[in-house]
Formats: sequence, structure tokens, C-alpha cells
Amino acid sequence: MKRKLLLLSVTLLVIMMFGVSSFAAFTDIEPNDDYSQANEITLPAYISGSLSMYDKYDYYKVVLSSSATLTANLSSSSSADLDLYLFDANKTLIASSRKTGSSSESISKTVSAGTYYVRAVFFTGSPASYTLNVTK
Ligand SMILES: [Ca+2]
Ligand SMILES: [Ca+2]
Repeated sequence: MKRKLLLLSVTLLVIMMFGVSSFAAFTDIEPNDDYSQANEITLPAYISGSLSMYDKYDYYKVVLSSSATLTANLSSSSSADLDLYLFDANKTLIASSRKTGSSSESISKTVSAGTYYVRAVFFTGSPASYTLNVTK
């Protein structure tokens, strides 16, 4: 009986460790309201964050060592209208997703090596928690 319990604990521990290592979870760190404050993420990144009328911008910085198709998906847990933008190292807008209402936003863009910024924006509505997945 004790042995079974031990086996169960070890199995659970392994599952937990595997779960953590295979899922690069990240929670947004404030302040991250401008390019210079962007949270640097490594891909694939599974981000949890929050936005409101008092915290309208969350910036994330991605550094690519080679060309890739950068994909970002943003979904809100509330009725808030959030939008998604992608900028290059020169802060030039290269892609955006600006649907109305609480629709999920999605960007997919093939880019060369370099630095990129993903910006999640609070457009309107009540304070929102969101998930932002950035992959390549
Ligand atoms: Ca912010
Ligand atoms: Ca939107």
C-alpha cells in the first residue's frame, strides 16, 4: 500500500515536472507599457496577462536568430475588446489584428532574423485577463 502511494507520488511529480518544462508559461511583468519596457520572451511563449483602461499596453520582445513565421494569438477572458500589433526593431507596424468585440486576435507573419515587438492593447470594455501565445 505504501509502495503504491510512493509510486503514485513519483508519477505525479514526473508529470508535474514534464508539464512545467514543456509549457513555457509566462505572466506579464509590469511595467511593460512601451518598447523600452517590453518583457523579453522566448518562443514558444504562453503568456497570461491583464489589461484595463488603466493599463492599456503590454509589450513583449522577441529576438529571432533566423527567419521564421511568427504567430501570435490573443484571447480575452472577458468581454473586453483587445487588439494585437506586431512591430519590427524600428517600431514600424508590420501586422495587426483589430477585430471588434471580444473576438480573439491572430497574427501570422513571415519575418527575417531580428528583434520584434508584440503589443497587446486594451481597446474598450471591462478589465480583462488574457492569454497570448507566441510561436514560430
Ligand atoms: Ca502593461
Ligand atoms: Ca479587438
